[in-house]
Amino acid sequence: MDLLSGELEVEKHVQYILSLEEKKDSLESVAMDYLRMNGAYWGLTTLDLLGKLGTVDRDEVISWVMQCHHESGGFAGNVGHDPHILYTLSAVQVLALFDKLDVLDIDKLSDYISGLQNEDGSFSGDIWGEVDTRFSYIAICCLSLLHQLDKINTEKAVEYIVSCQNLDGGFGCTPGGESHAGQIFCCVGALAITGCLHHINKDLLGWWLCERQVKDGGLNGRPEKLPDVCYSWWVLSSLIMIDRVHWIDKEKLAGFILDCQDKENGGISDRPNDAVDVYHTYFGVAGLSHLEYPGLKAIDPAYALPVDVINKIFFGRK
Ligand code: GRG
Ligand code: ZN
Repeated sequence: MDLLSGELEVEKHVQYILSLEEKKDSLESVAMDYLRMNGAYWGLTTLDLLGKLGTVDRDEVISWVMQCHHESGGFAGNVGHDPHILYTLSAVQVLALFDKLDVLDIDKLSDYISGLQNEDGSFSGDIWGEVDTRFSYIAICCLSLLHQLDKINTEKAVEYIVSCQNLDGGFGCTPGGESHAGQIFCCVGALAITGCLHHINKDLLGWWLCERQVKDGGLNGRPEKLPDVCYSWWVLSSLIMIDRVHWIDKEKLAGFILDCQDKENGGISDRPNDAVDVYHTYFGVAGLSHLEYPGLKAIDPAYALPVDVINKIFFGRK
């Protein structure tokens, strides 16, 4: 590891995440109110990777998650809001972290998700119909965690994802959409979960992905853009899934992430000296976990949950 960048400030980051809950009536939190479920997933998964999930009140979180449940079977971003597939995955992931998937009405939830699949195999995010490969990933990830993949037409879902593949080896949000590391993560993740990675030209995509590393060690999301800590997750996870992670300089990337820490008040930002947020704190810590930074739990690159949580779900053991 790059010693010049210092160490991961574990305690400071734990305090930063816990303090977000106390600040929930602040202006910035109110602005984020509608996507609180995503924030809960980012914060709680980070705490788990740091080995500190025990610091939160499990029953209180589970009860709040269930208050966000909607009669349609999906989950909202907060109590009283509309359901969306984005928040539904976060809710399932939070329950998985606490080994509490048994509180779910699995049939209702899988009917909600399968009801969002379109004729061409794509998925809409909610009843309003926006289509995006993000939603294909979410549907597949969510149903797989619940052992319900047979509720959708996976063949057509895969066919749609493959139709979003570009000549540069990457993927976009719809057919013909520009390759972007975030969408690539979603498409590679969905293909990994469904056992369909053979549709990918791994050398071509691996080349595009490793070219995302810039001089200071950070990764960007597409050519000519600035590096950003969140791509340590989107790009690195994709490289791991296609077995090409050795094509980037891991030490330099770890140094970049560590340089984005607020060493005084905790939290990680998108790039050095910017303001921290829970999203980049998650992606920084998850990225360091992929880089095998000492003391962090391993995270699954496709399901975006700690490996011990995934082992429990699929093999019944921790
Ligand atoms: C469970 C980890 C997990 C994810 C759920 C929501 C989702 C599935 C995936 C989102 C994938 C995605 C599209 C990520 C990219 C987000 C991002 C940083 C977008 C910024 O794009 P631009 O164009 O920024 O604003 P650049 O970096 O290109 O300048
Ligand atoms: Zn970012």
